Formats: sequence, C-alpha cells, structure tokens
Amino acid sequence: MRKKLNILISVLAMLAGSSNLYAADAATGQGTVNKIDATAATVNISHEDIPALKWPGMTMDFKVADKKQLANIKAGQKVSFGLVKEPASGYVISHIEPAK
Ligand SMILES: [Cu+2]
Repeated sequence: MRKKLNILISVLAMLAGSSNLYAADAATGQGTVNKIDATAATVNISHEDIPALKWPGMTMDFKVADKKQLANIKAGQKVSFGLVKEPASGYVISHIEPAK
C-alpha cells in the first residue's frame, strides 16, 4: 500500500514538472548570467537572495543537471532557475530559462 502511494506521488511530481516551479526543486532563483561553460556544464550567475536556502545574493558558478539547459540562455541575460540538491555536488540547476 505504501509502495503504491510512493509511485503515485512520483507520477504526480513528474506531471507537475511542466510548471515553472518543478515539484522536485529545493528552491528557485533569479539572476543575471555572466558566463556559460558548455564543456564543464556550468554557468556563472550573479543571483539575488534565495530565501528558501538562506543564501544572500552573490556571484557563483552553478553546475547544470543537463547541459542542454544551457542552450536556452545567453551571457548578459536575466534568468530564472530551479535548484535541486544532489548528494555529491550539492545544489545544481535543474532548469533555467530567460526571466519573464
Ligand atoms: Cu550563491
């Protein structure tokens, strides 16, 4: 019974993935892209405060979960992004797109 419930929750989480705030995201952020490194799959962002993580605004490199995400963005652009926590590398970008 518990297992079935877990499967149902996973399916709902996947369906919710089409919205801007992905169900699995630990936090979302806003910022400006400084530099993209497609080889390393990283993006340097000057991000605003991220209250969900108690992070102040800062400039830092983020790893992206999927390199293809980098095709959506350009240096100098204002962006919105989601973060998921990975056991090995900490917070990585789950999705990123130009800010609306
Ligand atoms: Cu930061």
